[in-house]
Amino acid sequence: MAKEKPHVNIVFIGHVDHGKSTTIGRLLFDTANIPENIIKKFEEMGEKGKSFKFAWVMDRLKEERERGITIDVAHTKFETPHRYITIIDAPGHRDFVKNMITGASQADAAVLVVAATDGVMPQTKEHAFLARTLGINHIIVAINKMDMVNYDQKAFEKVKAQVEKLLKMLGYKDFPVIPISAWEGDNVVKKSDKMPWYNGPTLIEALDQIPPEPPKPTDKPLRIPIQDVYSIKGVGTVPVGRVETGVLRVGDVVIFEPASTIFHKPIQGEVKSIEMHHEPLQEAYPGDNIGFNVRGVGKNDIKRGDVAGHTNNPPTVVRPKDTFKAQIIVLNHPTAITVGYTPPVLHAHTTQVAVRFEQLLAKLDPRTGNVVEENPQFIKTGDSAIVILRPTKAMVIEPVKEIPQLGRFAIRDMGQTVAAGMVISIQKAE
Ligand SMILES: Nc1nc2c(ncn2[C@@H]2O[C@H](COP(=O)(O)OP(=O)(O)OP(=O)(O)O)[C@@H](O)[C@H]2O)c(=O)[nH]1
Ligand SMILES: [Mg+2]
Repeated sequence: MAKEKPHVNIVFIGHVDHGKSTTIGRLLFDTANIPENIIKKFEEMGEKGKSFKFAWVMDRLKEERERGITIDVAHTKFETPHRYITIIDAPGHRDFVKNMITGASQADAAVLVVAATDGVMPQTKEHAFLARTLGINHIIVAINKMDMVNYDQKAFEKVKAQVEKLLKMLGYKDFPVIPISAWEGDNVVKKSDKMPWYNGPTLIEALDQIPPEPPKPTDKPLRIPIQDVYSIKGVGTVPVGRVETGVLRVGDVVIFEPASTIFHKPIQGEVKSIEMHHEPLQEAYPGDNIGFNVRGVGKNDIKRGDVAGHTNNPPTVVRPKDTFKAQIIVLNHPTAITVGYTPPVLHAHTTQVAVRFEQLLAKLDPRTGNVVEENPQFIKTGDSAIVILRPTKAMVIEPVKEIPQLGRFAIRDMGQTVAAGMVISIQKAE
């Protein structure tokens, strides 16, 4: 496998039906990563199959195919001349934003797909906001379905302006905006001859130019948030996740938290094997999506949301008797947040835990960070604040200064993202 090429994880995000899965299917098809007979087979599977022949490359669940939407994240690998890429397809439907968060938490870069027919829609905004919150610094915009607007430059410019406004507000700079038709294959892999007015990169060229990641946080403590746990014949229990920080080597002793706290005994053992995309590795680095087997750790000992770390520097656990201080921005709340607001669900790395607002310490000016009010009675949409939160269950979270990858979170309630934030410090009860 091309270990010499930089490895990047790219999540495809955007509003439901704007063509994320179709774009990925088209990318794989036009690079001969998907044989023609598979697409043909989908076409012959009735009306849905015809319309979703490219999307079904990624949408493999029965319910996804029946409903014509993506529900859970799916991964695929892919190579460009200069990059080794893991593509993560996220669902756009508002009911599955929590799965989108899991996908985005594993990504270094995002492709924001916006249909030219629709423009910026609610989950275009929500996904872009979450991508920013989860620390995705590089973004590529694909304005899709250009075939449905007759490849018209004016239609493209209109949507481009909407997206630019949104992304600039979130602090993104210098992102390509590419007019594509995933369905017809324009500007995905092949340069389109229907849009002579466009002379920027194709989508695959833009993917190939994603800046190599900043120096890898290999000097930080090891943290691997677990995404899934499998039981594999002949191997045993295989937790799967992305190495966020540190280095994992075969032979290391690792511990899982908060599993160890919850079971009141160390859930730990020696790493027997590591693999990535079905190939064995001796060591894994930040950005690697791996499966690994740990001696003595069973399938029921651990689950999604646990974090693996070395026993000499284990993941930080916050229990219901502890609290943490955080800075948040309220994105969307119908009324106002007051002390006692509970139980909105906090999403961080791969975990989800209900939290209670214990104290509102200060309201800040979102532009300068200066305190504008001490101990406010309430905070509302648009406000930035310093708050104290208490989890209802033990969870792993880290101060953003120490491990940024595990210090950012989103808070969701009533089917929408209420706030996003970062952990300043943790207060242990004893
Ligand atoms: N005409 C046209 N149709 C497209 C294009 N891209 C996608 N579609 C159609 O739009 C519908 C939705 O496509 P998907 O790829 O499933 O959209 P998605 O963004 O993955 O949707 P979710 O994952 O459910 O959020 C399908 O019927 C596609 O065939 C395009 O470029 N042109
Ligand atoms: Mg999809």
